[in-house]
Amino acid sequence: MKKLLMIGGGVSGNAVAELSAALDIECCVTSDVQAAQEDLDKIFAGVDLVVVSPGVLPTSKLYNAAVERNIEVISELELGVRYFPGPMVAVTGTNGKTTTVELTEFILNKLGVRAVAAGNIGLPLSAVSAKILRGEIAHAEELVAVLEVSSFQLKHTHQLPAVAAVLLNIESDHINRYPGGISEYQAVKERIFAQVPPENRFYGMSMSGRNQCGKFAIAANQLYCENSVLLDLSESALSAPHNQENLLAAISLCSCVTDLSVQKSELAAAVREFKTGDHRISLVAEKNGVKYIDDSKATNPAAVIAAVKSLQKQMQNNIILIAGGLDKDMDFAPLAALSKYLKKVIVYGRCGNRIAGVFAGKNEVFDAGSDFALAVKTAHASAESGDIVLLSPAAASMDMFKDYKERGNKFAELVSKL
Ligand code: UMA
Repeated sequence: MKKLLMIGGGVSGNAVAELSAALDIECCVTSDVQAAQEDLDKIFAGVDLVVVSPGVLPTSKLYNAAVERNIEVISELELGVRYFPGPMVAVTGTNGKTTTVELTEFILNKLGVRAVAAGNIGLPLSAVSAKILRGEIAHAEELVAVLEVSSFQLKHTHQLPAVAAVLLNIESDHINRYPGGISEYQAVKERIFAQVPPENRFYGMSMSGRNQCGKFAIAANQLYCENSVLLDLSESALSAPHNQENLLAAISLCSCVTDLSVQKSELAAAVREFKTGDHRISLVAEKNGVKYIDDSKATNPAAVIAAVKSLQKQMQNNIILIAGGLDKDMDFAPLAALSKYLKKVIVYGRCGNRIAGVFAGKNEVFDAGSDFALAVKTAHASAESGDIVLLSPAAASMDMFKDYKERGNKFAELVSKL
């Protein structure tokens, strides 16, 4: 390879520049905004590999110019994979990826197997590979990469020889990126298995119905090993059904790297100790008997359904739902199934009116427009002791916030001022 062109100057672009420097390869980082049409021949002169950031659209001028010129195009992830010497396990799916990746990394490290979480989680694998090339990671061939892989990354990934992989679930999300709809989205996700040995390809509980992996099984809120209870999951942060799915997935991946059954008490201790990340059904305050819960990570309808079901234990309609944000052409109709649990629905942001349409005639609905503070204030005014105010948006945040973290932090700040 002589010269590499990197499309996109975000987190992925910086990591590719870092890896190129470690490899001593010429790298030009640019974006569709920076590159003028008339400069294309100059930009592509001498380029023999193009790397795309996950967010690069199929309509991207630079991407299409690379295809026209017959230059090899790969993802940032694939570049990282090419220079990563250790074993890899990979996780994809619409929901639960980050928790599964964090849990897998946590369990492996607790069991004495060095592991690093990378990929869509925020640390590009190319940045890890760059560190290895610079000699900053000892015995890198023993380091396990636990990869969170998005559909955007998979689209341009042709080589991902992971030891094991899991596809957790497929729900309506990112449909604006796939002209072929959800079946095209699923086909892209299935690419994760292309180079994985068939016996190490796993589907999530909700897709496969399986609740067992080797000697381990999950049933009735208990984790079993060889038919004896290893852990009551209500003692852990993973008791909600969607988190049990994530736990079985993590156990499946870990089992392909190390023999968990010889360290089962250490496994139970790790699961008990594990904490899920912020903005995932996280209690931010309790005021006058009202619980305020931040689930800003819920960026599609399926995630909202999982949240409401995990909170709704007594079949009461005591949840005030705040939802809305940036649309990804998702199907919001499944949210209607939550109607009986909701006391009120407060919508805001660009797709607020589409979500409002699902609940119209079934629940009291208030549209706060683009005023997020008004949404929180209205929820507060409608709540009484015993109620739950739940921010679980069902949509992306970027119409009004930098990301889901900023949205969740803003919610917590507004709640603290109530
Ligand atoms: N750009 C173009 N042409 C385009 C689109 C973008 O040139 O058509 C350029 C922009 O001008 C900018 C750059 O691309 O310079 C931005 O690239 P990016 O959007 O891929 O962002 P990164 O900062 O590289 O972050 C990406 C992931 N972002 C997306 O997939 C949108 C991050 O996931 C990921 O953590 C990071 O790589 C490291 O792997 C974020 C995400 O929202 C968290 N992911 C989606 C999700 O989880 O639902 C898939």
